[in-house]
Amino acid sequence: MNIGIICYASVGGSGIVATELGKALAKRGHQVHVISTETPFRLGEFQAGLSFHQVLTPTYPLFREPQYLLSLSNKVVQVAREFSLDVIHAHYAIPHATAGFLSRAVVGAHGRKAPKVVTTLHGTDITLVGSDPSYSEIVAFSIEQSDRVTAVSNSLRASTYEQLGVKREIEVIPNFLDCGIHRRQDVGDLRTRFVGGDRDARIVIHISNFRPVKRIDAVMAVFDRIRKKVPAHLLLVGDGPELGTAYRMARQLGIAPLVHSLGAQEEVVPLLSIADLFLLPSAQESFGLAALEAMACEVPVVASRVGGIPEVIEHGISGFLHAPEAVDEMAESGVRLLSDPKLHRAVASRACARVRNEFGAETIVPMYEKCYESVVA
Ligand code: GMT
Repeated sequence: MNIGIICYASVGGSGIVATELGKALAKRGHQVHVISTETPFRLGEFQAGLSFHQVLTPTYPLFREPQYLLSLSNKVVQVAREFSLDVIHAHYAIPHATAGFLSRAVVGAHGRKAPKVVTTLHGTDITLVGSDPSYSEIVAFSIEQSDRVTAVSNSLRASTYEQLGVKREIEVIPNFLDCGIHRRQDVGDLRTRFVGGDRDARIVIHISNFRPVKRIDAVMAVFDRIRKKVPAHLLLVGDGPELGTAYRMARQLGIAPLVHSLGAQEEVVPLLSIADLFLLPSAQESFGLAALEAMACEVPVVASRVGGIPEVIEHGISGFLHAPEAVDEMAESGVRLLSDPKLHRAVASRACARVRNEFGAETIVPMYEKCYESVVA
C-alpha cells in the first residue's frame, strides 16, 4: 500500500510510534511517506520504501498566527496526488485528524478517488488538550469523520467516549517496540561515567519531555527518599519546561551531585542498559511508551496507577503501581527493588518477557495493516 503518515517531529511518544510504524511498514514492503515539519526524531538512516516530506508554513506580516493546519493539509494533498496514497494515517488528533479530513475532501472533490483517513489517538490529544472547550468540537468532528480510529489503550478509548462524546467505533491498537533494538546491551563502563568510584550505587532513570503532566517534582521527591536508603544516582533524559524544577529541587535537597541531566537523547537504549529503576509518576499517561522501553531493557518501572499504565504494567509482577501522589509508597517499592536482587531479577525478566510477548512490532504492526486493508477494501 501507499501510506502517508502525519506526525509531530518533536520528541514525544506519538512521533516516536508514528516513525517506528513507518519504518516497520516500509520493511514489510509498503511505500511509506512521512509528512512532518522536520525529519522526525528517530527516523534514522535512509531506508528503502520510506520517504520524508517536509511541511513548510510560510509567514506573512498579516498573519500573527502560523497557518500549520493549512500548510500541512496542502502538503498531504500534494503527496496524496503525486504518490496515489491509499491511506493517510494521522497520529495525534490535533490538528492531524482535521488535516486528514480536509485533504481527503480536497483530493476527493468532483468524485475523484481519495485516500482513506485512519486516525490514531495518543493521549493528550484527548485528555489534556483535545477535550479543552477551545478545541473539543473540531477534535470530536474530525474523529467522527475519520474512516477508522484507533487508540493506544482501552483507557484512552474510554476517555474519548466520555470526554468528547464521540459515538463511533474506536479500535485499540497498543504501542509497540522493535524488540531486536530495544534490548539490554553491554555498554562497557558507561555506568562508571555517572557513578564514578561509587561502585555500589544504583542508577535510577527518568525519560520524558518534562511537561507538568510528568510530575518532575514527584520524580525528585521519590529519588530523594530512595537515595537516603540505597546509594543511587539519577539520570534525567529529555528536555522541557519542568527541567528547571528538577535543577531547583536537586539544589534544595542537596543532591545536585547525584543528578545527571542529559537533555534530549535520540538513543535511549544505552542509557536504559545501565539503569536499575525507571520512575514514571505521571499525573496522566494514556499508555506510557517510555515505561515500555525501560521494561524491554530489563529495567523495572515504578509508576502511577493512571490511564493506560495498568494495561502495560501488572502491579507486583512486571513493575509497581501506586497512586500518583503516593511518593512514599513509590519510594518504598523502589528501595525494595534496589535492595533485593532476587526481586529485581524476577520483575526485570517478567517485564521484558511481557514486552516481547504482548507489545512486539511483529504482533502489533499487522494490526495496523489489517486496519488499513479494512478501509481500503
Ligand atoms: O507524553 C507526552 O507528553 C507526549 C505524548 C505524545 O503524544 O507525543 O504522549 C502520549 O502518547 C504516547 C504514545 O502513544 C503515550 O505513550 C503517552 O502515554 C501519551 N502521554 C500522555 O498521555 C500524557
